[in-house]
Amino acid sequence: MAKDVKVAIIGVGGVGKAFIGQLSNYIKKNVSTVSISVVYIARSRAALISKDYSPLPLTSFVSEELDAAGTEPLSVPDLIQFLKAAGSEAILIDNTSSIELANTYPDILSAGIHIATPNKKGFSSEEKLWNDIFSAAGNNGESGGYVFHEATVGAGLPVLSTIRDLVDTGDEVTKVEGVFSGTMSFLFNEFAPVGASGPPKAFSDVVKVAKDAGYTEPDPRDDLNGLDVARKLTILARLSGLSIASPTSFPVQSLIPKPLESVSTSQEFMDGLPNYDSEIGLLADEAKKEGKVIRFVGSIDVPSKAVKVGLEKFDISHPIAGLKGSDNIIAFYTKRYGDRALIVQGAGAGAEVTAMGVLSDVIKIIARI
Ligand code: NHO
Repeated sequence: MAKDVKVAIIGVGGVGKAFIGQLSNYIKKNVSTVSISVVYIARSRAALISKDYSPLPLTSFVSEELDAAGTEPLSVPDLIQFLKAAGSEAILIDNTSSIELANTYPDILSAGIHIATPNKKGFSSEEKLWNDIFSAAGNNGESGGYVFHEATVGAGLPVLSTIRDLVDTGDEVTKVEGVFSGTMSFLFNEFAPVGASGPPKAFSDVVKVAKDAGYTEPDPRDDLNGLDVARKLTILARLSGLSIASPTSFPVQSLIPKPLESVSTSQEFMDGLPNYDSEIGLLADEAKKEGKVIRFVGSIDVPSKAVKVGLEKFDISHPIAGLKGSDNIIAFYTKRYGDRALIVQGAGAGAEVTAMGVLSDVIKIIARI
């Protein structure tokens, strides 16, 4: 008999819409014995609910359908009850960046509902939440739902599955190093490219180009403060076996000039940024004289428990220096791999590749239930 899986999707922004498209294609071509029905789709103030658990249509007009539905989303306890009452396995997809929703993961998992998510908040906030999530989860053979969050680091790149496989097969991770932000990758690949000739670019101009092209958050300070990278490092460090209290418990270099931290609008920030071009320009010049380039990187040194995020100089022959576009690169140094790192590299940002990471988690969950 076909296995029956009910799916609830919360969050229908860039990633949510791409996920719905990919899931729809997966369901259409699915030749396995699994019957997947999406029975709930919600964003902040609207929801589509299939009260009789018949599959909701997965169209590209989901935003319009949510507008027309006029139905309020269920509270998390009501959603748990709704999914449990279906009497079959259920997966919740959290495509939001909500900490409030992430705080409820332990309850969702304890109810036996599985979770797949690109939302970093649950795994990179206070350590207690991480511990509560994995105590409630069934990933290690206990009774709770499975939780997978591959897309929280490197979008669809196999970063978390790689580190888990290394650790589970008895290897010891000694160091993880790389470029973890698509935005920061783009900024520095443009600002300080290998083999640059001609007059140097102003950092503020590069930030403006990236902002206008939609590569940064609406307020670029949300990229430049380093916190997105710090959250990703927190997740990787915890998976490497380190105890990390929070993403602000280790050194994180912010590229926001101090006086611009508190200006109220993103426009004021952009207007003020050219005044600080010389500081970062000097760093790039200094690196160039040494035959190097500057890149915004994160690193975890496991034996010394040192985690840090910030600008570093790299020799132009180093793989980190030669990145292109908004690619991520993550190098794992382990006992087994010795001095030659295991390297994962490729597009690490964008709705389609992030949604791919989420769908691959859904497929992993389905294979386990
Ligand atoms: P949006 O477009 O803001 O959509 C969020 C949706 O969630 C909206 O529909 C909103 O109504 C809904 N929502 C928010 N709070 C809610 C609540 N409490 N209840 C119900 N609905 C709620 O965000 P995105 O871009 O679609 O992102 C979704 C999630 O994916 C976020 O957690 C984000 O951090 C994560 N994510 C996105 C990306 C990406 O490229 N867009 C990446 C990773 C994870 O790999 C990517 C990345 O790291 C990009 C990074 N900036 C970089 O490397 O430079």
